[in-house]
Amino acid sequence: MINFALFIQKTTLIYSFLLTKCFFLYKLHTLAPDLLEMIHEKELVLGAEAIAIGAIDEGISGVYAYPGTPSTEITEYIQHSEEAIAKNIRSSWSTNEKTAYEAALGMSYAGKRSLVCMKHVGLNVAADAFINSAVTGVNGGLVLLVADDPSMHSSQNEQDTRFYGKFTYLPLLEPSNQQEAYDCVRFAYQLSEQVKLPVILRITTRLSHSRSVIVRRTAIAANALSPETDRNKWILLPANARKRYNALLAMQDKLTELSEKSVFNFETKGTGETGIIAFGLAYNYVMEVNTTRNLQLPVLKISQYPLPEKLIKDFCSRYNKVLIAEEGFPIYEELLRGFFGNDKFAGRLDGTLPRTGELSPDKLASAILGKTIKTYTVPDIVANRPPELCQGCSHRDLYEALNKAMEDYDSKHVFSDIGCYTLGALPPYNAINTCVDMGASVTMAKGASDAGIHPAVAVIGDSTFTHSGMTGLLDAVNDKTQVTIIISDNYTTAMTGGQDSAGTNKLALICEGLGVEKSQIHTIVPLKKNLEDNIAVLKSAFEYKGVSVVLACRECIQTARRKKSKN
Ligand SMILES: Cc1ncc(C[n+]2csc(CCOP(=O)(O)OP(=O)(O)O)c2C)c(N)n1
Ligand code: SF4
Repeated sequence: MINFALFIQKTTLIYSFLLTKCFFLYKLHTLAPDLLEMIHEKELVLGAEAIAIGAIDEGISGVYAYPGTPSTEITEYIQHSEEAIAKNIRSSWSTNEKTAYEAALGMSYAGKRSLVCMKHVGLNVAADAFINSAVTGVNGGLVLLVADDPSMHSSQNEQDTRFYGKFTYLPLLEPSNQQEAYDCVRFAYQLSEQVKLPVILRITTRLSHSRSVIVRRTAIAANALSPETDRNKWILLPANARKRYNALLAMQDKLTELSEKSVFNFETKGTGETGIIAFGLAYNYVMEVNTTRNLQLPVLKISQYPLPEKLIKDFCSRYNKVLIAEEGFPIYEELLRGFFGNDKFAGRLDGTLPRTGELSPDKLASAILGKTIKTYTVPDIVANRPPELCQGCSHRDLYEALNKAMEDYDSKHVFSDIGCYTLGALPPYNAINTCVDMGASVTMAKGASDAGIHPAVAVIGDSTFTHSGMTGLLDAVNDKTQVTIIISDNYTTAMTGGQDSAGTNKLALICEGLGVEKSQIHTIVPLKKNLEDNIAVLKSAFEYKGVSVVLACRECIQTARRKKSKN
C-alpha cells in the first residue's frame, strides 16, 4: 500500500530541490554565464566525491592529504579515478596535514593547481604553514578543503573551520549541497588565481557523506609549469612579511565585494516578519522545513565569506526577528548580535537552536514552529552497539599482554593516542588513561616520567607515530627519559579505512635514527601463543633506565582480508 503522506513529502522535497536548482541556474545565468557553458553529464555522488570531481575537472595537478573522517573519500576518489590517473594527477597520502599543506603550496608556487584535504583537527596541525600562506599568497590556484564534524561523530572536538577563515582573512566557501560543492570547488580555483590567495572550502559530515545528483561541466586542462618569479612575496623576512600582510588587509574590501555579488549568496523571497539567515548546509535544512511545512519564510543564504555586509544589512533591516542558522559554532550570530546583544536575533546563543551539535531539518522546524518536531523515531528494535576492536585484532593481544605486564605496578598510567587502538579504553581492557591529539601519547608519557611516574608507557599506532610521534620520541631520547613507547604496528591506517601508512617497514630504522639504542628496540608479535614472551619483553622495557621502544607488529585483519579478496 502507498504511504500517501510519505509520497507527498517526497514529491514536495524533489519539487523544492528542483526549484532551488532552477533558481541557482538562473542566478548563474545572470551573474556568471561563462559558468554555464557546456553543462553535461549527471552523476549520483557523495559530497566528498563531488569535490574530487570538481577538482579534477578544474585542472588540478595534485591532491595532498592525510586521512581523517569526513574528508578521506575525496583523496580516495582521486586515487582510484581513471580520469585522474590518465591526467597524471599526483595523489598518494602525505605523512601529516602540515606536510600535505606545504607540498600543495609548493605545487602552487610552481604555477599548478593543487588541492589539500583534511579533517578539521588536521588544520590545527597544518596551521603554521596555512596561516603563513595567507601572507605569501599563491601562484597556481590552491584550495584547502576542510571537513568539519559537528556532533563529533568521529572526532575529539567540533571546532568550526570558519574561524580559521576569519583568522587568516582568507576567502571561504561553504556549499549547501552536492551540486554546489562541485560548483564551489571549480569556482574556488578561479577565485584563488584571481585574488592570488588560498581559498578555503568548508564542508561538514552530512554533506560529505550523503549522495545527490550533480551535473558536471566541461573539464579544463591543467596549468603549464610557470614558477613564481617574485621572491619578495615568498621569503617571509619581516620586511617582506609586513608588506605582504598589508596587501592581504588591503584585499579585504575586494573580497567583501566579491561576496556581495557571489552566485552562492542569495535571497529566497518569502513572507512574514521573521527572516532566516542560513549559512552553508543549514540552507538545505531551512528550505526542507519551508517546503515540508508549507511555509514561505524569507531566507538569506550565505556560502561565500567574508560576509556580504550590504546583503545582510539590507535583509536584517526588513525583518523584526532574524533566526541565524549556522552549522557549527555561532560565529556570525555572535558577530551580528554585537557586543551588547540584540533582541532582533535568535539562534544558538539564546537557546532557540541547540548550542552544540549538528543541525537538522527537525531542529530547525522546532525552532521555527516553537514546538518539538521529531519526524522520525528510532524503533525499539534498534539496539545501541558500542564500537569495539574487531575479533582477532592485534591491538587486543597487545592490550592483554600490557595489562598483565602492568599488574606488578601500583601506578598504572598508559598514555595512548588516536586510532583503532583507542578502543582499548573500553571494557574488557580498560587499558589506557589518555587520548588527546595525534602524537600526544609519546610526549605526555615523557612529561609524566619527568614528573616521577613509573612505568611511563605510551601506546601509539604506526600511522600516528609517523604523523606526530617521531618528534616527541626525539625529545625523550635527547632528555634520556625513562619511558616505554609501544608502537602498535598493523601496517596500515586502520581507523580511517586502511590507507597506506608512511612508516611501514621503516619504524625500527626510524627509531634507531632518532637515537634509540638498538638493543632497546624490541619487536613482538601480538598473538595469544606469544602472550608470556610478550609480557616478559614489556616488563624488561619498563625497567630500562632510558628510552625503550616495543614494536608490536601484526597486520590489521580487515586490511589483510581486503587484500586477499582483491587477489
Ligand atoms: C590531526 C588528525 N588527523 C587525522 C585524524 C584522523 N585519524 C584518527 S586515527 C587516525 C590514524 C590511525 O592510524 P594508526 O595510528 O596506524 O592506528 P590504527 O587505526 O591503524 O590502529 C587518523 C588518520 C585525527 N584524529 N587527527
Ligand atoms: S580495523 Fe583492524 S585495527 Fe581496527 S579494530 Fe579492526 S582489526 Fe583492529
